[in-house]
Amino acid sequence: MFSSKEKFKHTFLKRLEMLFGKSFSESTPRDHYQTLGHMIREFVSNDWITTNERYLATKNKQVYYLSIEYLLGKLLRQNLMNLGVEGIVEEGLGELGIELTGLEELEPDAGLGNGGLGRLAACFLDSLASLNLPGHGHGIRYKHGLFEQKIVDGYQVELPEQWLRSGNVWEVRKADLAVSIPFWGKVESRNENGRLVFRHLHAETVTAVPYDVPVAGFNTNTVNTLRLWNAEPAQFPFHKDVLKYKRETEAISEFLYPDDTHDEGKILRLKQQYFLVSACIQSILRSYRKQHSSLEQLHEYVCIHINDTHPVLAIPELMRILIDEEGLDWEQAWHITTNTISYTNHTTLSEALEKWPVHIFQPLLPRIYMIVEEINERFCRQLWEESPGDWERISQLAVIADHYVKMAHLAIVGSFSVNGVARLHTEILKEREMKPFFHLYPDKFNNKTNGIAYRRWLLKANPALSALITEKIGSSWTQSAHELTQLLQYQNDHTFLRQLEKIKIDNKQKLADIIYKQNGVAVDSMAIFDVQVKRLHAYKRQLLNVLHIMYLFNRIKEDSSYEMTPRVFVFGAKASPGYYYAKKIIKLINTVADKVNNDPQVGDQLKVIFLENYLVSLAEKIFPAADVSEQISTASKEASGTGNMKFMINGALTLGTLDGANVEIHELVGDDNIFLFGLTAEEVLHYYRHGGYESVEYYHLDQRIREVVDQLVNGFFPDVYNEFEPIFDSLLGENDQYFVLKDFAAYTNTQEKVGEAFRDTLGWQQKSLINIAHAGYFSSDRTIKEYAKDIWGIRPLY
Ligand code: B1N
Repeated sequence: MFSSKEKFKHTFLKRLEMLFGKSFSESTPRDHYQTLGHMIREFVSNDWITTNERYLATKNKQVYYLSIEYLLGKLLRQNLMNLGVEGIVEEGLGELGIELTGLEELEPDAGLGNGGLGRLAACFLDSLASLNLPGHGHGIRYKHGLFEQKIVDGYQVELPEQWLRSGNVWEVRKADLAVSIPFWGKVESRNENGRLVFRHLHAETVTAVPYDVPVAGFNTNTVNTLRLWNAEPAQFPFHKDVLKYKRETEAISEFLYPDDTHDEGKILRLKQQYFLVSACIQSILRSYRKQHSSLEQLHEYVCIHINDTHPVLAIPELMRILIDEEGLDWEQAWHITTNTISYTNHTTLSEALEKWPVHIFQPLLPRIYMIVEEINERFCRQLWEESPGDWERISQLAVIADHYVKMAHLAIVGSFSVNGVARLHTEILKEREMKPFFHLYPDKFNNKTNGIAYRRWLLKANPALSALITEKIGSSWTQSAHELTQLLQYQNDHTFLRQLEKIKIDNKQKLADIIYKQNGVAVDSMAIFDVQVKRLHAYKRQLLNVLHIMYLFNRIKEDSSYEMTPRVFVFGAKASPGYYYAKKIIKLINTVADKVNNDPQVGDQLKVIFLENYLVSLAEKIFPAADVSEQISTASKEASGTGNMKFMINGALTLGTLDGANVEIHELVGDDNIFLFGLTAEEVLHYYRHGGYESVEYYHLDQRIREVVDQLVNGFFPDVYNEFEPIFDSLLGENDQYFVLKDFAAYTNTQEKVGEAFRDTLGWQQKSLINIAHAGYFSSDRTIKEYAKDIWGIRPLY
């Protein structure tokens, strides 16, 4: 049906009639979107079935990626592109008077994630399929994804997200593959022929129904599966209060928890975690049993990867099945489990390290808790045998301590691989945060620097730049990102650099149009577009960016001879609804924006834009339009960052600290093509350990700092007199935990250099080109190849 334009049009019209029972002239754009979606799904179904049959037949090792989040964004254009039918569809629709871009607008973002961690999972799925690797995702089919953000009077307001309102064309419900998940109840143990046997009684069971989404690789026949689980009441709930039971059951897959590295510890979250893990392990074992008579070799054919600790209950759940259902003994089960599970750590922030109070955990998951206790006891015994009497070490490393289950400890003890997400992050894990574990298990620890699905973030998001690249170096870069280094041969080609510049300005104009439409502010596409888009968190230091803007404003107002390179500061950020401080920062950005944008003296020199509801589809419009990529976290705090890579591949220059993957960006592009400033991770960690930083000193010593910090509370923003006191206090009263004032001068100086460098337009484009050329390293294809080879032991299957 996609082999020619004519065939496509014919099938499209027929299918439209069949699906909606109306003629083309009566049909709506939504009907067109649905029709096209159905056609694509039908088109992939052949390859989908073949891929699954191949996996079944070959008995090769497979990986299952377990993640509580998948930030997929829109799938229509991505699917058309990967299947190689984008051109035919776009032209065919065009002849029917339908614009493909119009249909894309109708597709809601699948926003089943908070930020980098969820987007990484989505990028990994794309790479697995594109590399013909047998790898599938398992997640939760949240009815409401990440909340929709509205800005009202400068404040963030959250609305429930509604991506399923008109159904989801990409999914297939597989009711026949539903499984039961038990919660609550009691565990009974009996002695049967000299062996303890456990039974979970009086449990409240929930049905998990899978919805499968095909994941088609780029330019290949491999179609993998993302299986999203929906929570539903069991068919015959023998229950007193059926309505209450129904409500509580459905609540499990109702909402995505809106926290990102800022944990909440609610019982529903633990329920979600076990729900996902239990459903997915049951489903993995069901298909495994089709090929194998026992589970004893499971680890040779299956790898289960847990994306952070959220799915860590996979460890005790697998133990439970091996022991209680398969009848294996503890040692055998432990051998299989610890050779099947691998784990990625995504953060060292203490507030994000999950721990669950025993009084919540034990009653909800009684059998799982028993197994965790046993894991803990055996582990503590091992520690004792290694250094008898060292109670401090035991209580530091234990899986259960002070009435909490520590999920990261469980993950490390129960897996065969522990990886960080950028080189610096892995070093910090090994040498500081997880040091005692690293000494216990040196071979488990390894690094896998994050990557991005560059076909989405460059090929799809920036078609003009992609076309120019292909014109110069051919199209093989779309399969192997490393080829982008060929662009280096044009770094002194002025015509090429001018072409790059023109594309950037066009992209900036498109973003300027969006800004005008959404915020009513006109911005000049010749100004520097300086962008910070990411979740709002104190450690990411959006505050440093705003304070610098306030300083620029003051400077313009105080010194009429001051001339700066015109700059548009763009922000996009959601704050976790319960994160009071982060919400204050949003209000501050919007308050500063109001003041700056309406000041006639400032004019076009300075504009500040807060784009509401930052999400994947908006991100795709922002990255191609950025000149400067703000990556200014307090060094040591950002595990990797992946936005930094998306900016880089679209030619933005990084302005950043030596944190996360910025360190590796710096190594690739060299000193001249990045703007670095501020404390290093080593210095920050030294201050945390030994003290020696007094933020008040910086306040007193630097007049620029004093002025902007005072302005937070001295009536400079007249309508919001007390609003920013908590920010003022965080900087002075609480000694500025994130070193905003300490790094202020360095940031300001570096920003000045950015302004100067931008005036040399060719010089700037050359730097931009060097960034694009080296960004191939950050393809998630590279990352996934490393996982496949070093951790999972899987290979491509055609
Ligand atoms: O994971 C990304 C990294 O690039 C970022 O640096 C890192 O901050 C991010 C609890 C998290 N770490 N931890 C989370 C998300 C949700 C949640 O409920 C923690 N996200 C990250 C990809 O490696």
